[in-house]
Amino acid sequence: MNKTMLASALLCGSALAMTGCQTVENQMQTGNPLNQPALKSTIKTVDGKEKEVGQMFLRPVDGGVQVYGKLMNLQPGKTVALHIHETGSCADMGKAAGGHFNPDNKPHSNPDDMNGHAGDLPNLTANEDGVATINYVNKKISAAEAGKYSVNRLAFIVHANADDYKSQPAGNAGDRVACGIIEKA
Ligand SMILES: [Cu+2]
Ligand SMILES: [Zn+2]
Repeated sequence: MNKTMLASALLCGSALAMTGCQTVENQMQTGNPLNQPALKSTIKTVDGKEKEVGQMFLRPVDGGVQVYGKLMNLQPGKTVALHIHETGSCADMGKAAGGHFNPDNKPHSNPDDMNGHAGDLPNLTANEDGVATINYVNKKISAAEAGKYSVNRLAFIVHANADDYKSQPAGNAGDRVACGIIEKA
């Protein structure tokens, strides 16, 4: 039994929720058993206070990049947009991050639409504690250090409102409220 199988057996046999077990099994199937994110981002408010409000991680998996993490300090029940923007700067209240990451010059769309922006992601909805999580496989980006589809050194932007997945160029998601530079984990 190699280390990976042992880790899986331990987790699956523990009192952890079933999802924890399945996650480890999925990781084994994807050939990236160590659960090491390649990239990460600390999300901070852009109101000048730079208060940390979340963490995001990116990990290569079969057919794409798993984007996972959480946002905190949201209004309970609130749904907000999260995107990867094309420039790795959070200056000027997040405006310096530019538009959505769009290496193939596509329109803004639903994140599952292969004909949409590579930086489009699903909306997040806060629970009663104001915490929202994401766990999504983006098939249009790379977690490599560089390259046309790499999101290394780009930026996450959290908006004040939900993305409608159709308005151009950015889903009518409202003001930029938080931002994080994506960097090597
Ligand atoms: Cu955005
Ligand atoms: Zn977009």
